[in-house]
Amino acid sequence: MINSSPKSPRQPSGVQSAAAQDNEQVCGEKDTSLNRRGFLSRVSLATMTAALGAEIVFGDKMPSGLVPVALAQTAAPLTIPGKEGLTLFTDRPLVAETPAHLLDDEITPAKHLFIRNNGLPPSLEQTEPIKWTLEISGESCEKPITLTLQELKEKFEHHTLQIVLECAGNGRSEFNPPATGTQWTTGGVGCPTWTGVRLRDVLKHAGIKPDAVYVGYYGADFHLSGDPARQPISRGAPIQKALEDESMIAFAMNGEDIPFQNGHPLRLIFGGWAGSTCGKWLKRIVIRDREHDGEKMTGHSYRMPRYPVAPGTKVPEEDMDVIAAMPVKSLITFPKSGITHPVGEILNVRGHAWTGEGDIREVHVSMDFGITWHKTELRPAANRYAWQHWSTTLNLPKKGYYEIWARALDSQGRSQPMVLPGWNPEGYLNNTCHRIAIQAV
Ligand SMILES: Nc1nc2c(c(=O)[nH]1)N[C@H]1C(S)=C(S)[C@@H](COP(=O)(O)O)O[C@H]1N2
Ligand SMILES: [Mo]
Repeated sequence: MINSSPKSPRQPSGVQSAAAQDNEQVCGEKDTSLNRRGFLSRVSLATMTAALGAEIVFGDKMPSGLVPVALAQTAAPLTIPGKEGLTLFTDRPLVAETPAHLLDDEITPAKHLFIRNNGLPPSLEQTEPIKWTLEISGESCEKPITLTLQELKEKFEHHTLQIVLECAGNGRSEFNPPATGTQWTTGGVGCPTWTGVRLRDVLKHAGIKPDAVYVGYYGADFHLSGDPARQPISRGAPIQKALEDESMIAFAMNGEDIPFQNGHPLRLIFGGWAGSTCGKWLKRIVIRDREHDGEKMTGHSYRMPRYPVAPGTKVPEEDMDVIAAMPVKSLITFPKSGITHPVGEILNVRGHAWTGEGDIREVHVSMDFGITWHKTELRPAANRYAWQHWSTTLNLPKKGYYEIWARALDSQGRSQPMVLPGWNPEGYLNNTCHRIAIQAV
């Protein structure tokens, strides 16, 4: 059946989408088509081999039901000012992720940092640094203050740290039953350097009352409805997190102004916590005497069930807790998934690994569907909450299709699951192993 395919995809660059399309066109029967989750039902190794145009070398070790990543990939590039190569999900609000191979730099360049807007950004004019002010207030603030950007920069010590920014929904597209919301694959993450002042110094300047438990943020962006009374998002973090050395109000990224879509001229950065805590276009910080109750702090937003639930379960709101630190995770950023590689030539493989608390102890890679694992060389982090770089070399024993998988282990003994971690209603915190496709020729 597959052999009747008019164009068996052998050309390296077209492997992914061509293979996936062929599969849908050729396999008329329902039970062999790629469903939206990217899983194939009842497809033989021979069928997959034909679709890939290469033997799956460790095919006998491949878990049944697993679809080769080469068949599941799609690419939809887009132009956003200042950005390059991002994949667009929606333009209103603007949400775009970064393909894994474009995250290869040790420090993520501005052009490759993902964008996650919940509403509409302020106008360019509104974000002029000269006019920008930041208010610190709230019921647990002793003396509410308003600082100009200039005052903020002059009054407080500057710090530069490399810190991972990752959306809690990164990886959501793999959950089944699917969760609504952006169908992130692996690209809702990046790790640039941030320069700014410590949030702690600014909060102390305004005075923290003893009953303070949380800080919340308000940005200058607009709710999608256009209603000025509504916030697109207003989240934050517990006061203990806010007082950490690495929690900062950043005014620069990689030594330059923060890119407009990433929150220029001012944003919050919390190390190891969900990206949603890191308020962009930061106008106001409130010191609260209770858990902040702004937009997307309540209901099911950024919350996980307190106990494991079966996929599809309706979890009552009172059984959901706000997400705290992010899980351990890794990415393969080289080579690019889908490339061909000559047999007999050493294959360099590398990427990053990070965890919400502590550091990464080991990263292993497998090329035989997780049967054997090779320990990689791992470098220390530039500072706490920066990702760590790992690299290794592999020898692909013969021609054919391979998958390379990566798995990190952190200092708390936590590792990445090979299959999807706990299903949850909103599809957060998927830290399953990253997989890439390679064809040895
Ligand atoms: N003001 C404001 N801050 C925000 C958001 C937003 O929509 N508005 N999105 C949040 C979410 S959900 C994430 S994941 C990060 C994304 O940061 P980035 O767009 O710079 O990548 O910003 C957070 N801060
Ligand atoms: Mo997010």
